[in-house]
Amino acid sequence: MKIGIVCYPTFGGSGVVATELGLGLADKGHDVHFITYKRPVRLTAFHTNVYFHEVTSLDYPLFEYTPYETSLASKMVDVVRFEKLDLLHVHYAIPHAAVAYMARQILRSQGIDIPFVTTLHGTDITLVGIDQSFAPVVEFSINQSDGVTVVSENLKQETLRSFHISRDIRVIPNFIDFSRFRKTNKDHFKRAIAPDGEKILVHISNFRKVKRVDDVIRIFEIVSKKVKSKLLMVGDGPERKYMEELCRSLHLCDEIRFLGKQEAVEELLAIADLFLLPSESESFGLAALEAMACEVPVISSNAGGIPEVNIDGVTGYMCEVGDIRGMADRCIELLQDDSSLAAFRKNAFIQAGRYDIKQILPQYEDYYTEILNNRKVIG
Ligand code: GMT
Repeated sequence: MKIGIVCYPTFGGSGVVATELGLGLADKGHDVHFITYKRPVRLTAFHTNVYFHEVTSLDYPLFEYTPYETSLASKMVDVVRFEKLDLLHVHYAIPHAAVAYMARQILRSQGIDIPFVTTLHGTDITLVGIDQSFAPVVEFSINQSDGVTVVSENLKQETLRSFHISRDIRVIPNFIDFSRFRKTNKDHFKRAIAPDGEKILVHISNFRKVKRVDDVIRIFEIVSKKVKSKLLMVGDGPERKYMEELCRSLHLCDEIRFLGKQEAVEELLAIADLFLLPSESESFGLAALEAMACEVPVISSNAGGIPEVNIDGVTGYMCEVGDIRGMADRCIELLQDDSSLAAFRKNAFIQAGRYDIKQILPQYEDYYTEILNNRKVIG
């Protein structure tokens, strides 16, 4: 198949999933064309059947806001025509689903019929999508998609609850590539971070409010009073500067390190004892899955789709959103009991196995085939 993938090229979860999916499909022999404004962060090496088409926007003094959607639609039309794509797969509804709809209509007017699949990732529904400034367009473009997938059962229910959806939605969960995410020996690195054998807690996110990063710091404040430990804060975003200020005011700067955006997160997870994810809302929690694949138990909130990934009392613990004390107590409990920690590590790895890319990727391939076949019947 010749597949066009549209996504955000940044460190956000949807861009990571889109890129890993594209690379996985290319490994299976499909031609994959990424169409976006910047090379996706995880698209680093050269692959023979992977292509990158950069969307450039025309700068003109009249435009207070550059009309990126118009440039993206034009690029999609151009790539579909020239590369003879079979299908477009857009990740994150805003604005990609609406732009795909426009591209499809333009192509139809030129006698080319190409279906598009929209994958909803989370905040495009739960946080941003439901805002009145986006909602009518989001609802329309979901209903107009030839196929719609969501990354968790919870997100499916949220979508059905928030919008009038007149079509099927398929749940295809996020996945993990075990050839990259697995526990490796990084003892030298662990000694550098925790020279006195401290336990290591890790949080990885885009430091947006929805992640409740301040809860991470407050949980650690309680934990560090009971267990000699260090906290690694990985990622960057609007909340980071406030979090650094919070650490200073709590006199925790020697115990907490802000590492910024990191490419090789698996190397950091290799030295971690626990992963913290106290999010307000989380459609899936890919970062937690990556941790679990590296045998790191997860202490999280029970928001959104997290319970589909983290099993309470088995692969980690879950508490209500905002229950800082509860999450801190669960951390202390596990960190003080080596045999439980070892069992949870093993369980986390086994649970991550349910999301092996080798099992999830064929679900996308089958779905594409289904969409293309339906189209032939209708046509
Ligand atoms: O806010 C983020 O975490 C980024 C966001 C995105 O769309 O880029 O992530 C969402 O998609 C990820 C991949 O499907 C999911 O694992 C995250 O749970 C989801 N984030 C939220 O729902 C807040």
